[in-house]
Amino acid sequence: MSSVERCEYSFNILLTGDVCVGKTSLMFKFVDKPVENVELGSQGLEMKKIVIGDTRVRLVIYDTSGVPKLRPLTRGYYGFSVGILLLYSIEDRNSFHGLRSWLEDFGKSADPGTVITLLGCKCDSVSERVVSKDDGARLAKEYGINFLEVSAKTGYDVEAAFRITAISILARVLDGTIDRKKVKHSRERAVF
Ligand SMILES: Nc1nc2c(ncn2[C@@H]2O[C@H](COP(=O)(O)OP(=O)(O)O)[C@@H](O)[C@H]2O)c(=O)[nH]1
Ligand SMILES: [Mg+2]
Repeated sequence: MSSVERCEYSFNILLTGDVCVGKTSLMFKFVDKPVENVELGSQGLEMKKIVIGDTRVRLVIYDTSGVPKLRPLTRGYYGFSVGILLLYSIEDRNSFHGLRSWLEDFGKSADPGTVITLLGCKCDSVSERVVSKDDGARLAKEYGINFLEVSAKTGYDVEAAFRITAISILARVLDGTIDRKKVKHSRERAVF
């Protein structure tokens, strides 16, 4: 896609989950930045354009730290996000057990139309696995949300995680569940 081609939509996507589950690494991998030197506790923003069918979409990805003290601040981002990626590490049972509390937070503060995708991260770490894929899938089914296992290290399903979320968002925009005003691209031409 040429850098001046117009995007029809802009989707704000929030990365959430406990510290150290792999949020920044996932975002860096998706935008082709080196994942080796990610800073723990960092927050940041990246953008990437994707094409769904013949629809051009700009993804604006907000990375959060996951630090408990800063969680009230993260809640402020729920309202303007149309997609939330909720991450846990398959190596860290506590990060899995903490998911219900994140999901309850979304229930209270996010718009009901917001697309939520659950991601079991670090799935390359076969010998360190303590959370089964079935456990992740069961929780996602209970809440009616998307689910994938991903690896920022190998790149496994990183692209798919963002695409599936974006496809679900677009479907909700088209059927009116998500207000078009929330995803309208504000400029005539994208400049990045
Ligand atoms: N094996 C493996 N390690 C990962 C993966 N993603 C992140 N890590 C490591 O997990 C740690 C935390 O990653 P980071 O992206 O900073 O997590 P964040 O705090 O959630 O943003 C770092 O040491 C990363 O190198 C992955 O896919 N596989
Ligand atoms: Mg981080």
